[in-house]
Amino acid sequence: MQISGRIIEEQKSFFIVNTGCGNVRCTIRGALKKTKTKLCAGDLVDLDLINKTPPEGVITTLHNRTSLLKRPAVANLSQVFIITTIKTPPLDLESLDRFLFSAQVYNLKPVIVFNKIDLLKDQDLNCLKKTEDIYSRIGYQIIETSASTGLGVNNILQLCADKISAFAGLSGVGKSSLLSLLFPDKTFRIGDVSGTSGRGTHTTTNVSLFPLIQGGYVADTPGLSFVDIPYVPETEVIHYFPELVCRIGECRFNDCIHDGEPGCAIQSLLEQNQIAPSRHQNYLKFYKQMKEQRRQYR
Ligand SMILES: Nc1nc2c(ncn2[C@@H]2O[C@H](COP(=O)(O)OP(=O)(O)OP(=O)(O)O)[C@@H](O)[C@H]2O)c(=O)[nH]1
Ligand SMILES: [Mg+2]
Ligand SMILES: [Zn+2]
Repeated sequence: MQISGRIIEEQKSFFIVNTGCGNVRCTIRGALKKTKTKLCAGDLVDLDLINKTPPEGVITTLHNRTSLLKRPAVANLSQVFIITTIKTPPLDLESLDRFLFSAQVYNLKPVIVFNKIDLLKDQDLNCLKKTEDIYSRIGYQIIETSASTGLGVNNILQLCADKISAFAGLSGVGKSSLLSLLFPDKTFRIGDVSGTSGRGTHTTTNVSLFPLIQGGYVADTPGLSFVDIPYVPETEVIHYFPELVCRIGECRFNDCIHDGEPGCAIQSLLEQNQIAPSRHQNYLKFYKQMKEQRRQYR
């Protein structure tokens, strides 16, 4: 019997495929193996069901992918929740902008999540409001959550329906804590530093996808690291800063890089507080980083 399903896990020599008839342990048909395309979690496949109990099958066809993230390997991911905090750990706007940049380069829809709202008082709440203003004005979607009180968890669940989503964020922001609220019957290591640099630990582990009852999947990665922001030519960096890219063409010089040149439209918006200084600084930082990378390696 031919059925289709979603690869949710890669094991040593098998793939676990989530189908309308439950999870099926599959091998790959020889002809498909020869195509050199490595299957991974998130792939939509057709399979021949060769045994009912236990369910076993052979994957025959791979459907076209809408996206492919390589490290860790996940296909068809479309949304990433960027988990961040105002306190413990303290707000880190550069990291937030790095995550936003990476998500957009990979064509994933970013959702900014401010977690640990329960810890915030007076001044911190002002900081939260200011930060939310910066990012909501640009057009990013924002959710406030607390893994301690459950605030906002339903909002995350709603946004997850019928998509493959993943959580990203620095260590300690509460990714595992939030995942454990979405999937109460699974166990996650909480408060357990999964790698200080965010490197190394992620590269060897395979991603699993957890199916949601209302449809859709959430990828269990130890936190999409995005440690290195993906390379783009420096002139394209601005395309991933929506509030800056819409000003292209308004500067005096066509090749303005918006680093203090005379007649720079972005400079004047900065002076009128229309653009957040941190965003402009991070734009310049990424611009310079990409330029350096191009000179060194390309
Ligand atoms: N007060 C409060 N504490 C939280 C909240 N979310 C997580 N924590 C705590 O923050 C610490 C880190 O949480 P984790 O869920 O392990 O963080 P993580 O993002 O998975 O961290 P890594 O796995 O190292 O990347 C734990 O001690 C949690 O109990 C929250 O909303 N409020
Ligand atoms: Mg964790
Ligand atoms: Zn300019």
